[in-house]
Amino acid sequence: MSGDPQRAFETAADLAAEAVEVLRRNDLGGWTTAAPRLYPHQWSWDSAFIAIGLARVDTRRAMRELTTLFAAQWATGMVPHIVFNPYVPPGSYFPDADRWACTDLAAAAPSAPRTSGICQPPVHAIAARHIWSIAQRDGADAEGDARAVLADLYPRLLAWHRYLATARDPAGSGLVTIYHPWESGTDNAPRWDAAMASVAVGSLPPYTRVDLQHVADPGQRPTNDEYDRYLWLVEELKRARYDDAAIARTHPFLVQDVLFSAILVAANDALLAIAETVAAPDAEQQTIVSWRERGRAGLAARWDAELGLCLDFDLRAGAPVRTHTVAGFAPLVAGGLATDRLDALLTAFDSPAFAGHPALRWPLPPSTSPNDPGFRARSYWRGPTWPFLTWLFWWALARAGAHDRAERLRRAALDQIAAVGFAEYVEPFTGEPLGSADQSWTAAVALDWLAADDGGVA
Ligand code: 9WN
Repeated sequence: MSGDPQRAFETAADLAAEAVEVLRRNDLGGWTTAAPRLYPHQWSWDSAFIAIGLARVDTRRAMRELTTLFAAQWATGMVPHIVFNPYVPPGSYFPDADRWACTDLAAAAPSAPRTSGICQPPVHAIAARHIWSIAQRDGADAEGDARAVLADLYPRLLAWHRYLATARDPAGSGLVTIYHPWESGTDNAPRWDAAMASVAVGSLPPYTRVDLQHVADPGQRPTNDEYDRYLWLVEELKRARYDDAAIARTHPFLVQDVLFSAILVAANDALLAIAETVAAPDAEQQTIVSWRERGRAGLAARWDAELGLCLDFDLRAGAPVRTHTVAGFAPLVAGGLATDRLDALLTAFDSPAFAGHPALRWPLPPSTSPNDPGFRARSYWRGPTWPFLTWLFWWALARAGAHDRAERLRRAALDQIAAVGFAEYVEPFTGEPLGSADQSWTAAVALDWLAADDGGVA
């Protein structure tokens, strides 16, 4: 980290201490709020990234983040995208547990804790393996405790991945179908614009947005029209009683999400290592290998040679989604690439369309390419950089053996956080922090980056 008068943190030690403090403040006892005001519940993929950072502080607490989340797993194997905190006052976040009504409508939902009825990308096995590898270096006690938790977590992770490989991919394409942009985690990226525009919004029960109370400028959040559509999809899911077979027949938004699918491939790789550690039966290990290989083939089939990116596929429209977003680098996350495809992806990643854009404040990939017609520099998922997503690409680059490239990304990412603090997302040209402050996963990835001072991945 170099000298800059406007830095929030002067030294790496200051940055690490404050990251630990953010996670401590957001720790509600065995689980961590995604952010103190805007997101007062436990979010699925946030918790996985949080666990990755917590592993650098306390591997037992890191595992607990995952086991708390998996305590809310549905009977189908689905890990819900939100586990609601029963202790926050009504009106703290919308849509709340009452609006989702999962306990009343879905036979597979747990009665407690209450959850949302959709999921998010499966980073959890990646987090579990990461914690395990750190625990192994922390001495016999930490290793023994981590091994015991892994043995308990493994069947839950397997059920989660099985759900994604079957209910979310009935055709065996290797790609995961999402029912809602919230499932992608990249909520209002231009990736979803066309599919969302085709959703006919019916008569919605009234609602009040809470999110806008927690950001300085509503332009940083999705629009009211987007919210109506999000809420309408929730009503459609309720009408199908959250039943996957019914949803596949009737739901107006069914898109094969390449980034979600690539994370599942990488997570299957991690799950395979966990399966070996807990001495899972050979047949299960072979099943995991088959999911991983099917996922890689599915992603290869969605490669668009003209754009040099991997594209989502809209099942309702029967067409690929031709947008320029970081999701296009999904095969990098999935790994196992031939050299020419890896080179093509690295070239596109560093090109002026993404991390090589000359006007960027830091050479970090914007969520949407500035060349895409849907790009908006300050708007949620339409352009800002998201530190946790930078971490995912850093991790993928290191796994692909692109160590120098990974190290440059890590340094730029730490410079960004040192300058702006633990913002949810960052305007890519000016470096203005946007969204929530003290976002847990931003603090978590900062801790992991600081610990990986040789660019290495745990
Ligand atoms: C809806 C918690 C979550 C992240 C998502 C991010 C945002 C929620 C929202 O916040 O989504 O799930 O209310 O906007 O898009 O990736 O998990 O940090």
